[in-house]
Amino acid sequence: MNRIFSGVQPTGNLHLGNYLGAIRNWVALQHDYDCIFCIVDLHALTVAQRPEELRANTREVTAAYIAAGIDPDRCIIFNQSAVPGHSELAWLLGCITPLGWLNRMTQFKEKAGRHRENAGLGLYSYPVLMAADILLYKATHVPVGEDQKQHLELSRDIAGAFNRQYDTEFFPLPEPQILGEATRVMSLRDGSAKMSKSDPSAYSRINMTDDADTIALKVRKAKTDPEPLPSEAKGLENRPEAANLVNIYAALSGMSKDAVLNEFGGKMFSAFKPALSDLAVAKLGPIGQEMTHLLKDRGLIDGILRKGAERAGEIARAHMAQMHDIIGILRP
Ligand code: AQP
Repeated sequence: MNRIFSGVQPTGNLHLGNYLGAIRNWVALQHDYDCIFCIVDLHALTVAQRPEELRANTREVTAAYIAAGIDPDRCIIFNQSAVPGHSELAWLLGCITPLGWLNRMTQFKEKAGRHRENAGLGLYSYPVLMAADILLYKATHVPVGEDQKQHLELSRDIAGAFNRQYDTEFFPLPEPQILGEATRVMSLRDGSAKMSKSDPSAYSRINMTDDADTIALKVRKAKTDPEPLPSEAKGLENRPEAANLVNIYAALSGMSKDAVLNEFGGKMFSAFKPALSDLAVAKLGPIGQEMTHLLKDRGLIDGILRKGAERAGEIARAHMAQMHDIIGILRP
């Protein structure tokens, strides 16, 4: 069976973008693929984390997966650091990754900003760790949002470099799966910036655990323009904030953008926003409530992660042993 690997960083503030661009799509995939869903805590450490928050956020992402409908008996759910093979393979792959490939990564440039010299090595080599995550399990498909596409292409290049260097076909070249309407949910405050956990403005995102009043407030405060909504998707060009809200409505309702505009075209945002917030509350509310409920039972969450780590570790150890043989690492 084809294998899926994907993950979310436990960096807090899980939001609508993480849900629509990633987690929601995984739920459907679990019936057709052998699925491994990771909480990528080593990746989170590329930015300073408070220990208590990291632990809490790791449990929160786990609860989000389950509350969204991922079945922990069917899929492997675990936190990355619990399987040492991720770090080991990241080193091995780092040894065959040219700096030139990493220098092209736009996410590093965006995140390091003007303080490039002070950025950590981990932030720079983040895509190599991501390649290790995927290749450790020989995953064939990786569902990601548009923003991660470049990293996934690098994973394919690294897999190819390994196969060529050792004259083997050990690694399959993982395929990206960009799924759903909302592959890039934008900030509610700026239609040209991605909705992100690290945006300092809480009003830029709808969190998965926001209650109905908070969702309604954030939608009400969302930036818009003074024009009525157009009657077809073409009319959203050069209107990034309007396009984003219509996109979110389409993704949450399962309608096409044209169908949404067929219903709301010609109406002002004062009419569209309440419909959008009702829809967001209806879709996210039950998931947020289930997350809160699950998070009260720490033993349950930790037990799921422990069992997941055992299952993932078994696959990882077998693949690492095969790689040691291929590379020539002696295990006397
Ligand atoms: N705005 C988004 N729209 C669609 N998909 C998104 N994803 C993230 N933001 C959006 C998808 O969520 C998955 C997990 O992302 P992540 O948390 O591991 O890393 P990220 O992409 O860096 O997420 P953030 O929210 O932007 O976090 P910060 O602010 O910490 O960098 C991925 O599949 C991603 O595509």
